[in-house]
Amino acid sequence: MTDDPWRVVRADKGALLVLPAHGAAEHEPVRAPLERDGLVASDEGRVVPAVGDLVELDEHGTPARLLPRRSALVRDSAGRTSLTQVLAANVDVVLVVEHLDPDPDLGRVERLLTLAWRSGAQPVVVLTKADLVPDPQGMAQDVAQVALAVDVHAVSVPSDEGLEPVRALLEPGRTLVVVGPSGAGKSTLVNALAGREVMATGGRREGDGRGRHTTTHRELVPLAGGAMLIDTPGLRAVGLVADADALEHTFADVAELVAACRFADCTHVAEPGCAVQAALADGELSERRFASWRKLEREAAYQERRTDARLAAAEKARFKKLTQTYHRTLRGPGAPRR
Ligand SMILES: Nc1nc2c(ncn2[C@@H]2O[C@H](COP(=O)(O)OP(=O)(O)OP(=O)(O)O)[C@@H](O)[C@H]2O)c(=O)[nH]1
Ligand SMILES: [Mg+2]
Ligand SMILES: [Zn+2]
Repeated sequence: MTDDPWRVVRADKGALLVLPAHGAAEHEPVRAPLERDGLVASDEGRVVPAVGDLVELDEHGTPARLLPRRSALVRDSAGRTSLTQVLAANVDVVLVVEHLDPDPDLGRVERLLTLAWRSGAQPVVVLTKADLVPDPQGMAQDVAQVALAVDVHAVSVPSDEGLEPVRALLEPGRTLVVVGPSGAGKSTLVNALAGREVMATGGRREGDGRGRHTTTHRELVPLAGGAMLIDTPGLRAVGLVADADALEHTFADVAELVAACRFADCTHVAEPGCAVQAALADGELSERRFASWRKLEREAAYQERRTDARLAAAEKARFKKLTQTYHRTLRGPGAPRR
């Protein structure tokens, strides 16, 4: 077995599916069984491997080492063992996929953009189902207003409209991941970009416009041109986001206003010299966007506190262990344990 790294195509409980990191498109995926705990050694200790990770295999074909991640799309996990769950690793571009029909949900776009900014990859918004609405470009402009410094493309897969700028992102060696709600057309987009049916696509439940969760696992698809695409199941809003730095990217306009408030600890409710309230009053900032920012900001603060609390607990446990070892050493090797 060579030391060349392998790319994780799919991460299941007991095993990974991997491809050679170089020349993946010409290779069949190989099954690499995981050790009992399902974890792989890394610079940060033993971690749960994710789609897009680069791993080295040992002589038995078992993933023995996980290479440092250059970016990671993470969501906050409610799990007790880790704070975050990695949805995709080593990605360059995050395609935030949202449908034009039913109407795009601007709050969701803002939330997914924050998730994307946090990953370290470049976000791009793709608005699907342009063929189902009369004015897709006008709608794209509305979405662009909330997607600062981000390209927004309206596309239609059936009529192959608007896909060229998205195809242009598929440079050799690049990895893109699609995220968005179920039924938005992520797998349909992946198939269109791959030029073949790699992922199953689903119908839409009549009436409510909500998806059916057709895709049930995250999967990396190597493209003939040398780019890689990761398809993901529809994301529910809960547990997504939030991180103060990423929020400053998504809401750069609000951040600028906040910086202009007279008081550094302004709560933007009724303080004199509040630039946020002034912008709301003259319509420069919409109530919707302000509320969206508020909500994500509160979540970010909550998650930060939770992280701090958990880190503090871990530190306390570590200290307890250290002092126990210390006392044991003091008592000497033959001393009975208490
Ligand atoms: N008219 C039209 N329909 C589309 C377009 N893109 C996707 N669809 C349809 O939307 C439905 C859902 O598409 P999927 O690609 O399965 O959606 P998904 O985002 O992968 O959904 P999950 O796997 O459940 O997360 C399917 O019936 C697609 O045919 C489009 O550009 N135009
Ligand atoms: Mg899908
Ligand atoms: Zn203020």
